[in-house]
Amino acid sequence: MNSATRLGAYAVGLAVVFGGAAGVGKIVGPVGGTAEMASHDGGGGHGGAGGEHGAGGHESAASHTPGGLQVSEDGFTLAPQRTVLSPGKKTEFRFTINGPDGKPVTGFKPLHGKLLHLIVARRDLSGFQHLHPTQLGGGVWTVPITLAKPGAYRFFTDIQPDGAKRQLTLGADVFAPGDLKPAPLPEPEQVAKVDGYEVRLTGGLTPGKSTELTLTVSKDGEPVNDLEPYLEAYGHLVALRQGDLAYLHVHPDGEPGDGETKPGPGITFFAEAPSSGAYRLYLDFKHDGKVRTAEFTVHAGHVPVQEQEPEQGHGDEPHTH
Ligand SMILES: [Cu+2]
Repeated sequence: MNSATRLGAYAVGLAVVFGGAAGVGKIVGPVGGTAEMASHDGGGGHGGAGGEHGAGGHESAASHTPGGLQVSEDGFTLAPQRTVLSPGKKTEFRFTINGPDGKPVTGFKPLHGKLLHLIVARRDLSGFQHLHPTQLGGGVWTVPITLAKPGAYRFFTDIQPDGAKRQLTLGADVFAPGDLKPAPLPEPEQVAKVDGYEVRLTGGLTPGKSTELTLTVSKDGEPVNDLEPYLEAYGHLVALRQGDLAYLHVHPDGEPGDGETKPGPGITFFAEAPSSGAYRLYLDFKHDGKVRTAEFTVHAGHVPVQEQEPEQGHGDEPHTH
């Protein structure tokens, strides 16, 4: 295994990048005051992240519960009409967001141009999808979805229902029965390739701090300077923590039409890692009329090395690329 050396090299790279970015630090954390709920998460703890700060009462960002870990928050509940979907088969997935009175909420405040964002990932951080369900009336949402492979999936809704004081990310488990083959989390890389595009990541994540991340898009070696607006930004970034799929709060730096933000090649975000650990980043960007997703693994702070199951895939052979 050469992963230790690779990680070492990566850490040096990050440190260099960080030297440049130090001091930029716009603080974004909009939320406070949920510290009393922090004791609810982190119970199991073999996720490898380690060092989650509990309800210490500090003002630091790490002291409130990250989004996506709860199916119900501030009185609002994500209620799927079914939680078992056949793998590989397109299915209409329906759900409601129920309010404190138990009834489906019908009014939502738009976030990034949509009333509701549905983010889907399998528990091993593979199978990412970002969808926009439609309303059927009576507070029922629907979206056609295919869960490609068997496994346990986390469904997240990004919403601000009428009556809620803030934006909420509610998360529920949905299952695709069958023979599960967990995918190991790819090692950190600073370049992701998708559909002929190359996306380079600069910056990183620091536990408990808001940090800057810039993703630079190129195609055939040329910078892409004409990204198209997608969800009122030139890119949409989702970040999930390995081990519990905590959903990070990410803000784009600037938006199309503000007179400053350019349509690429770089897209800048501020993200806050609630703890040390491994995270998977998913960047949606739009070019030539199509939305694509570039994925990265990023480590925040110290990340314990995990052993791979020997019989899994080509586990015996070291990775050479
Ligand atoms: Cu969305």
